[in-house]
Amino acid sequence: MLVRTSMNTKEAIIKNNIEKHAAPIGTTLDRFIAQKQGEFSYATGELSQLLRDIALAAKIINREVNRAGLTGIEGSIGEENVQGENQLMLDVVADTRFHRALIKGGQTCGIVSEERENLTLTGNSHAKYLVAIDPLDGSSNLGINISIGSIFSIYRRKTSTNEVPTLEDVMQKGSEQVAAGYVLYGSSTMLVYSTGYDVHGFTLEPSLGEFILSHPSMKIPEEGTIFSVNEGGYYDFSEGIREYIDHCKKQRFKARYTGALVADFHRNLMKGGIFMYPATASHPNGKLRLMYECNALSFLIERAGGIATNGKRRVLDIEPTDLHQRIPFFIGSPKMVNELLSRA
Ligand code: AHM
Ligand code: MG
Repeated sequence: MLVRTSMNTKEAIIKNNIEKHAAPIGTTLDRFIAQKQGEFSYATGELSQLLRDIALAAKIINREVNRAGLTGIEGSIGEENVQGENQLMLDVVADTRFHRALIKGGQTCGIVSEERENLTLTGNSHAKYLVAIDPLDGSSNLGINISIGSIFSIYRRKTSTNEVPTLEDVMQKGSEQVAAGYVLYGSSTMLVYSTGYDVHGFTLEPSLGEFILSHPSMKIPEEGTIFSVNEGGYYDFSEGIREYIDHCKKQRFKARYTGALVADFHRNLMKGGIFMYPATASHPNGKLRLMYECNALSFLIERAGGIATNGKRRVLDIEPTDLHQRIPFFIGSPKMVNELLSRA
């Protein structure tokens, strides 16, 4: 009797082990993109390839971010970028990785980047798409091992293919984006994107090097209890914004701010909350950039059930006037953003 029990236990362990190790890994990003291709009105496979190129760049940047403390790449290059901001070596590396992946992938005719002054022509004049990127957002968190991210917006060109793309091709309103997303290099690495329908999140399985669908059809809670703002600027904010921050405190809401937009946005998307970067004395038009920070996240939040505004109008309706234009930015759970707007 005793012997039979121990054999049964052994068999059960073996069965359990086999089941565990042969369990389905889930849906990979590549397979998911292929399955969803039909949802896109110009489904020819080019946008799918472009999304795969972005995922490839993200994986390479993830590798560099993960080992940055060992490779000495966290530091500054001692120069400022076009924004007058201190550029880190990894900002440049991430920018290069994105450009290389997009140029070699062949589906992008032009790229706008936080790290470059002008529109970069890729030489792929036959391609239909342009991409606006913040290759490494919140990079000042790098040396202290706190989350950072990448942000991307994809536009369909206005000019005909085989012509040289122009600024008009990329300076489109955010509502014209055909897809947008971000990569969060956090306690795990995630890629979150939408092609205009639902917002889907994928977690990188590091041993496989694959993004696996982990957060299908993400929705932001209608109401939240988190407010994210750099309160150091409180006395520069308008009266309405200050009033709203006071309201959050009176409600005993949680104050959470990492200094990396992607991380703050992702947390609020998951839990419900509001992110604010108002105009300040040092940044009278706000700090965050319309073309490669605000538009992508606004595109996602609307599809997830939230609101994004500059305090006066919907972010996605703003006509860009400059590649590096800044706006005040308020984004998050609809009830919280509406409450802010009632005071702003
Ligand atoms: P960056 O693109 O140069 O990293 O700047 C953008 C970052 C955002 O990620 C973040 O929300 C904001 O700047 C933080 O700014 P501050 O330090 O003024 O609060
Ligand atoms: Mg940024």
